Amino acid sequence: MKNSILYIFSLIISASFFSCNNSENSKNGDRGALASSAAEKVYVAPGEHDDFYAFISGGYSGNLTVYGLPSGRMFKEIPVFSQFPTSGYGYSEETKPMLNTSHGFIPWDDSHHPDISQTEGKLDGRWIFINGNNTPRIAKIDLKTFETTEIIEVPNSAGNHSSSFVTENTEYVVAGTRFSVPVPQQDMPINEYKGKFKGTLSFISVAPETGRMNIKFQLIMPGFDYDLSHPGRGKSHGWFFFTTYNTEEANTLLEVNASQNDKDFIAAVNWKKIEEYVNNGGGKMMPAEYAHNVYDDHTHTATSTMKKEVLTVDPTEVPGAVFLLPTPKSPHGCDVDPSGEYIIGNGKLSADLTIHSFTKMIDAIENKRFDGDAYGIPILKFEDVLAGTVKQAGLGPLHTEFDGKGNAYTTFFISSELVKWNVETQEVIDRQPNYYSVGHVMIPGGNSAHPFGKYAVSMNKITKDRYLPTGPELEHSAQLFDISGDKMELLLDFPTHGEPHYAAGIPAEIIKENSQKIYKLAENKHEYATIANGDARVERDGNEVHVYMTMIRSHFTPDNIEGIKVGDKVYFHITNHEQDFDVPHGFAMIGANNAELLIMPGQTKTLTWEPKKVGVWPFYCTDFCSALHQEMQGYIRVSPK
Ligand code: CUK
Ligand code: CUA
Repeated sequence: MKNSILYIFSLIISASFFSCNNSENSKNGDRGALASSAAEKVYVAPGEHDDFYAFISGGYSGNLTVYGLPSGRMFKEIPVFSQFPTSGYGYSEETKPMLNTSHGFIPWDDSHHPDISQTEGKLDGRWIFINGNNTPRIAKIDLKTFETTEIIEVPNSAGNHSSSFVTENTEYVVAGTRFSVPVPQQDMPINEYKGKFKGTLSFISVAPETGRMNIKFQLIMPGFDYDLSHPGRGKSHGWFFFTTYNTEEANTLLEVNASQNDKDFIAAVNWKKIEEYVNNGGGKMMPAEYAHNVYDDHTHTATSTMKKEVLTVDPTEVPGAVFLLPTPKSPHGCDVDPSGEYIIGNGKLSADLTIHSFTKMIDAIENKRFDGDAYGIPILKFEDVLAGTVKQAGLGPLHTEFDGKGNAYTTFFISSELVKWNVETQEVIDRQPNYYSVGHVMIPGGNSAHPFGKYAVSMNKITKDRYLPTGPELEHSAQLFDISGDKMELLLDFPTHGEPHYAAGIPAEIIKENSQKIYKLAENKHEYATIANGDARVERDGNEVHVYMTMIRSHFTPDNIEGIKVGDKVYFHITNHEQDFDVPHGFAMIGANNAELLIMPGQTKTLTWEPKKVGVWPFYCTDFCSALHQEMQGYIRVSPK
């Protein structure tokens, strides 16, 4: 145990040595010439478009940001798990239900891993999924509208980290717990963790047409921490792989406890086998409360349903479904190469990378060469499944992506570098410093059978001197590399928002073709929509007042409202009658708690207002929509009770 502490210290010390070295190097050489060739490669002329979309996780912002590559320009922040003032997401009556959970309304989360839907191992650009880490949830964003359209809570999970990765036909989006917890939750001493706390791996089916999510089954696993996961593909399609740490099942993870075992595991799950088992009536229903929230594009309204039970599967009852592959040094990233043969465990306390072979794994399973089953699950022998090791590749490997040309790119947090190596020969080809302390790397399609190996984006944890100082907090820093040649070439630094963990990239044309420009007013099925202008009106029902309002350049109808009293609850149901691309209107009401709305053409949104003061109060449009934007305004008269 002492040794492991010393080991970590030595890693940290070498880390600072490495980074000093790196910054020195960058100051030498012909920077001017380098800069101008790099500038040309990232330059997107005014009016031109980028080649790729990059969807970058917002980390503790709870959202997802959209960038263009190679320019590094930010196009949009898509609100997912957090309220978002710019669009009113989570504030308007229509979108509040999206943030509903079994713990109540949760307006802020931590989002980690976006993954784009696939068909036959290719990115299809229909949806992007992302996990809410803190209050476990999986969200689906529709890439036609860039709106979050579904969020499903994951019960029996805590720290929903080994999520949200999709199988090669988007049969499932998978969510694994980071923390093991009592399942079902109950009051018990924390130090009785061992053997009693459980981890859950949830397979959430995605309906082929609608994309509707449903927890098909939940695998109840030993009490490890499940860190990351990746699907098998090609020959390993039908399997899913999860890295684990804390296989000691310790209830306190001070370093001495967590790193006792020299090896933890990659758990290999044959989900096809379990799917068959549950389709034949296997598994047990367990009471579990979790929210399922769906946003409808036609009603422009979200509804939240509370589910009551979940189907659980005990892996010991499905022989041949789950195996444990010993993997050194607390593996973090769990990455499968495009062919589906190699499963890479990035042992974060190690200098080496471990590569397992799917073929060898199957061979060992078929010949029943096991090393016991300490947790009731067969454990394979390390040497039996090992394809090879990338030796002394760097310090503190975290994540690996692939370029589709036989190369892998692994990030090293401690030595702060991106290392390119050949998947077959396991030889290091190139290494480039990262400024500073890289977490994930993303190659568009790099987590599919068909990567687009032109650019790699590393997402760095520490920014320091890379940008002008902005007080104690700096945005995180991403770095764009050209990976089309043998050597990686650093092209660009750009700031990212929140703390990006993973990202997903896709060629722009796949998304552009399907992008929806407007919501059709004629198809607006909102309960409180005002489709005909003449229907704009004010209706009272006790002390509730419903204002059916329309907006079009550049006025509101009605724009003078009287008869409101202190103590009333006023609902402004506002329909945007524009039918032109990119002409939203805003609505701001003085003194309203959720003070503003932003409404897209053809859409209806609702703001509530409970006036507390007598007077005549203005409202106005917040989005500069025409030369008469400043005239887009109105008054409400509030009389005493
Ligand atoms: S984690 Cu953040 S750097 Cu959530 Cu994928 Cu490894
Ligand atoms: Cu509508 Cu400004």
